[in-house]
Amino acid sequence: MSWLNDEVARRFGEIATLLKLNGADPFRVRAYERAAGAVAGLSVDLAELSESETAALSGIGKATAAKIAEFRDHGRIAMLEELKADVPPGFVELVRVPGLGPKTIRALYDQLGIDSLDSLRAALDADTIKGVAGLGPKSVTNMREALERLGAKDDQRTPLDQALELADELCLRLREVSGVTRVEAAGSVRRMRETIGDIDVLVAATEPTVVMEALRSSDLVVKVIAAGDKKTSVLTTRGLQVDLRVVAPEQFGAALLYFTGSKDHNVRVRERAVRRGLTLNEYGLASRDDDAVVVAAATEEAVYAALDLAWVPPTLREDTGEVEAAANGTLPHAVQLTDIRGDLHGHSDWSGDGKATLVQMLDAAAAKGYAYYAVTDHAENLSMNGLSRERMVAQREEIRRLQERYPTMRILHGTELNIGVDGGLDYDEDFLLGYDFTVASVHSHFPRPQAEQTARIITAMQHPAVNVIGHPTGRKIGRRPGYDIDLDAIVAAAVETGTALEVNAHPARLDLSGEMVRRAVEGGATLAISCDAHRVRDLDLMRYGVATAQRGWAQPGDVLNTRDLDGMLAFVAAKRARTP
Ligand code: DGT
Ligand code: CA
Ligand code: CA
Ligand code: ZN
Repeated sequence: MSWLNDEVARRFGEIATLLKLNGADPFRVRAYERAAGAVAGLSVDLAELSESETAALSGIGKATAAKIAEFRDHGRIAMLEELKADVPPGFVELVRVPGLGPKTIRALYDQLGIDSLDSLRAALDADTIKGVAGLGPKSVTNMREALERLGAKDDQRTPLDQALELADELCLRLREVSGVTRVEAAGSVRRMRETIGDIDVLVAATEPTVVMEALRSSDLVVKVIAAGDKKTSVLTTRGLQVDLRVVAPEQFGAALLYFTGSKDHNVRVRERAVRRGLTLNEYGLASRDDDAVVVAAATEEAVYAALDLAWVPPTLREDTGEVEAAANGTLPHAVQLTDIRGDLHGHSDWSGDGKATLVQMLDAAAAKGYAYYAVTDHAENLSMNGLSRERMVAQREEIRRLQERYPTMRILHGTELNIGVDGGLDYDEDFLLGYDFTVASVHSHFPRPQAEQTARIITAMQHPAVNVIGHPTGRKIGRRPGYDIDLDAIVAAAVETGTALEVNAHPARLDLSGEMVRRAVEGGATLAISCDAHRVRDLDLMRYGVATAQRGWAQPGDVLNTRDLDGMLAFVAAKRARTP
């Protein structure tokens, strides 16, 4: 990222912070926070954009664009200087601590003279903070955690779903251009990595210039970064860079293989080519002595086949043994979206955080052709959003009534239980066994020693009514690390107790991650790929969960919700039969 972008993003963050400390209109605060985020996510140098181009970026408006111009031309933003003059200088960094609001900052300053991160750290070390401004031991622990996490800043990558939506839209439009025979997103988007650096689009066409021009003139594009005859790079309204490459149709396969990557996968495949006296590049697999003698280039399958390799699904192309497996015929038959028969974790507006009614959620699930769907609203111990026993009983009745509207889809009445600090659960034994299906998740006490965190989850797994451990690490990509668990111990307990481990499909979670899925599958655990939907459109997130499972080499047999209704219910029944 450019120097100017860095400086502007930081200053916008400071403005937001200081406005907050002054009790300014939240709307104004939010505008600067958004602008800071937008600038931080840019892959182009602000110095190269005009003021109107800047204002066209999403997340940036006229006022913020004017401040960017002011900073570029004068090296300062007058508004920021005025705001700063009113508070101790260290306040700005204090507001960056997650969970530390302006009110607490004021109190810490007034009562302990804390005016910077350093003095906050010192006070935490000396343990003088407890009791100030109503801060209990828990808040103090959280504050320590947050300070640790501040150390690890996220990089400038875009979440997969945002990048993929844009890539899909671009591909759709480019397919309409005359002379275009094929369009695919390549790079990390095709491999479905968790986060995306830039979008790579590959087009097969006879007239490259027409395709390049179509992209450059698109309303999704704010700036052309580079325009050559083979490659055009643009910046889109959403701040993401797109690299477009146009190739001849007969070379499309070799180019797709090359630009899909990963780089390490390519290196591994190329080694194999070289050992056979061949060269492999984006134009094709050819004889080393005479590159006019092309062995394969039109399709990926042909290139792999000419090297005696099975076609490798893009989600597996990370050089973690897939080339060897493709040579030995031991690649997994990766689970596909079409294998999914139901969704086992979803919310409704019965709990406060759900945004759609039961009927809306069920209609949408049924429209996907699902054979079953578990309604798993939050259980009573979750403050704010948990459902009391009475409400749960009422919901169960409602679901029994609704069942006849969905003749092909079995509705399971479930809940998302809260795993207590010692592994205890909500409600009581009998009530829990009244559910058709349950997910149990950690929603509190994130900072615990590994042994305790692991033990508490294993204790929950031992309960006969617990069928899935939801988002097993609790991580939020780029925002917070997962809690500290001994994954291999949890996998072993999952196998032993007949409990599934969730692959939460939400792009902010993808939890378990691909690497963890791989260890879970190797350990013999059963997975449940679930959307954890809180609104209707969340049901479309399944593709991200499936991709994550693929990245962990999961096959349909490893995934509970690829089973038919009876097979899935048998998993539930087996656990109940096993535990007394
Ligand atoms: P990203 O954009 O950081 O999320 O990750 P990628 O994998 O999309 O990386 P990118 O956009 O730099 O390049 C796209 C693909 O092009 C990459 O996965 C493999 C291929 N590629 C790029 N540069 C090289 C290279 O120097 N050598 C090889 N073998 N392949 C390359
Ligand atoms: Ca890329
Ligand atoms: Ca690229
Ligand atoms: Zn949930």
